Amino acid sequence: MTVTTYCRICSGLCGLVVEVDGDRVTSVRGDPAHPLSQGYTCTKGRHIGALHARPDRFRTAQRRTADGQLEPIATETALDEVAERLRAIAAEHGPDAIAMFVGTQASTGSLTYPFAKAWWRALGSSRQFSTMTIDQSAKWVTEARLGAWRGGRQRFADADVWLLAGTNPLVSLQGGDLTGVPIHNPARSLKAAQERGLKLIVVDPRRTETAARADVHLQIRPGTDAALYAGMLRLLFEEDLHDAAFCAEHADGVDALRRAVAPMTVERVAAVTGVAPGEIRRATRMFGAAAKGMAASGTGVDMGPFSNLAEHLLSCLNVVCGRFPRAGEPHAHPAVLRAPRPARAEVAPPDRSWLRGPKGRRGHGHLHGELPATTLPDEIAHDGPDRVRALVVVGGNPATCIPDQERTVDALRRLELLVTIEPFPNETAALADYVIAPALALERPDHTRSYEAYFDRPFAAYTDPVLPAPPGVIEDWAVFYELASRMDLTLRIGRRTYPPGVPRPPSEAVLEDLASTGRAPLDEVRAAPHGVVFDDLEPVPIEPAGDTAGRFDVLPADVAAELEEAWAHLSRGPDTGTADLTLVVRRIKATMNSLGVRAWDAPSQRVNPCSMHPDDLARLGLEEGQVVELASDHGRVAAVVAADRSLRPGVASLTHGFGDLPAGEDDPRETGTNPARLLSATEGLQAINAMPVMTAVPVRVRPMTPDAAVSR
Ligand SMILES: Nc1nc2c(c(=O)[nH]1)N[C@H]1C(S)=C(S)[C@@H](COP(=O)(O)OP(=O)(O)OC[C@H]3O[C@@H](n4cnc5c(=O)[nH]c(N)nc54)[C@H](O)[C@@H]3O)O[C@H]1N2
Ligand SMILES: Nc1nc2c(c(=O)[nH]1)N[C@H]1C(S)=C(S)[C@@H](COP(=O)(O)OP(=O)(O)OC[C@H]3O[C@@H](n4cnc5c(=O)[nH]c(N)nc54)[C@H](O)[C@@H]3O)O[C@H]1N2
Ligand code: SF4
Ligand SMILES: [Mo]
Repeated sequence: MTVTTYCRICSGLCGLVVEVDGDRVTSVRGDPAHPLSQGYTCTKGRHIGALHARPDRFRTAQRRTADGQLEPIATETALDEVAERLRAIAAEHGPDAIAMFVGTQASTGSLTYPFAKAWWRALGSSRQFSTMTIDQSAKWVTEARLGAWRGGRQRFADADVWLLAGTNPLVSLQGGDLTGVPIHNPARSLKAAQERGLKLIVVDPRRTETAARADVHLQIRPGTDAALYAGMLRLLFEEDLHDAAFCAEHADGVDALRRAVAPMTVERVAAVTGVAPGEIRRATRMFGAAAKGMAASGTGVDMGPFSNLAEHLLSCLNVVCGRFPRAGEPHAHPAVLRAPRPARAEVAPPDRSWLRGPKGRRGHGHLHGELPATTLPDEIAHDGPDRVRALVVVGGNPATCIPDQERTVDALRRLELLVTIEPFPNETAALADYVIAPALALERPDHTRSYEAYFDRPFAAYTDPVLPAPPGVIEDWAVFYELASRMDLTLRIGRRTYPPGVPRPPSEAVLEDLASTGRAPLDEVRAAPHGVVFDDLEPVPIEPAGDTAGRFDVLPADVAAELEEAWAHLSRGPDTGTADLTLVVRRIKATMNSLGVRAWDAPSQRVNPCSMHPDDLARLGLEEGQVVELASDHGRVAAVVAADRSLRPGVASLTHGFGDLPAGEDDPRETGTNPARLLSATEGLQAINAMPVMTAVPVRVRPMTPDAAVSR
């Protein structure tokens, strides 16, 4: 049987044509009739059948027995027992004794996050964690200190210039409000935009797939982004390329910012960043002279040593150039199955939300209702009465992905109750008391409502389940529904309430509820196998400013102090100490964080090599394929080395999500390498969001004999 559906492994949601034989997918190809992806897929999507059929997949719930093994049990029984234990913990110690960790694959279904969050709110705990705080929470910090434009971002479709810093959307498909880049068939979209005149500037120490297409590629020394954007701001002011009228109307602190960046001349910034002065001028003038466009970043900026400052200064490029849509212009989000967002041409003032409300153990406040992921171990690993005793994980693998793996794993082992909703025996499941086995994407109905920020046209798609679900699995949203029901909690999502004791509605009905405030009829979407572009839907215009307009604060006191500190540090020049290389983050097409490793049986994709420039291999006397020890100030790991000319000399890169639990000896040729062991979760953290340094990490490299395993 041939069916059309769409992939849900990453935010691309590429259209797929799937051949199904019984409960198996026999082939997957891109759907050429899909209006956005137009036949594009990546290797992950083409292996989605293999993912569903993985022999080691949990096909029913699991419970840890007294001898430490997981045994299969009925999902209903697991839900009863988990609900009972959570209820008892909350009754005795209060709801704060229960924490939740939401990972990336919680976004693969439209219903998961709304129900997880609703359960969370009903429970009343203040301890929610997600991967955002080991990812790009610098954006939350920036919004809270600088302010945000209520009219959203500018649209790629009309733009003359786009600056992408530390992001590689051609591989990561990072789009939406994060980069604004249309990510469907991204190479094609980018080419079309450049053909109509868009100029692309990329800031990245690697000549990435995206950088290779840039009009200007600033191959920056890792960790020096803050200096670059400060220097660009200085030049924009000096050459009057900023939008003085917009600044006067909407921003405070502009003169102070101009004074603060005065020392950051192009020549000095060039010396710090390793980018030629002419290139900095060219990029700045290209950005400043354009009428429309945006500077946007990814993990490369937001994981670095001065990440909150770098993100703030990058965002200031947009503010001082007035790069926001004005009243009457169309909103960047098409709004099809969701209600149009209220959008005004005005500033939402900085709210410094982390200063209010309860604090975590290390003194951090909440950002978007969450505490920093690096502080989760602190909340668990102490003897006080207010400690976290139970943790519920959905769509995540905290035992692998949170920096300082040993510290995280030690804390997870101390929990009274660890429950993970997880299809595969990953590192977190290996520590869990209960694993609830979820239905995977092709076994669920779904629609595209939660992904509309990623569409550059008013698009919607609906899919029925393509495969029968194994009898023991349950959809993610339904886990939260069932837990709530058993714990006597009422779930509230928008205007809907789901009281306890009411039989669970079918997913199709809940999807319909969720789309009921949208602008397009769901029936029409359901009837269109490749999805529909609603070109007749009027664009949502940005409204004029109202009474509650605020002002951007481009240089609050804490940012000014960070700038001074960062410049004092960076302007001393590269300080690599005894390090041989600077290690940076990267993503590869074959995996989605820790998902995909071991999923498809290609040996080359089972390991994540540490790549470096061939000149560095020669300088360090290394050969491709050799096993080395990488040592940071925090930890050491073994890795296989590979040559990669796209890297700036002096820089090594290593993707994450590989490796195993720390167990004494690992062989990087078998399990790959977990860079989380090189990262500290307590030293060098950013203020406010406790974001660790995950890129631009100095490492020493020592060859090991080819057969040696890591000694720890
Ligand atoms: N195939 C695939 N796609 C994914 C994922 C995946 O694992 N695999 N993960 C998803 C997730 S969770 C996320 S958060 C997004 C992330 O999406 P992106 O942020 O686009 O991730 P990357 O592709 O790793 O791009 C980061 C870039 O930053 C550069 N970089 C490193 N250090 C520095 C620095 O100091 N300064 C600058 N300017 N650049 C630096 C790296 O060389 C790299 O090219 O991707 C998502 N998409
Ligand atoms: N060193 C280093 N560390 C990093 C990063 C880095 O660049 N370098 N990146 C960081 C970033 S940006 C992120 S977002 C985090 C990622 O951290 P996590 O989100 O914790 O890690 P993932 O591997 O994405 O975990 C997703 C889990 O969901 C499971 N899963 C798959 N499908 C489903 C489903 O349908 N339902 C459910 N319930 N589960 C499913 C997968 O098997 C997998 O175990 O890692 C961070 N850690
Ligand atoms: S880019 Fe790959 S993983 Fe992402 S949606 Fe498309 S096929 Fe799936
Ligand atoms: Mo992420």
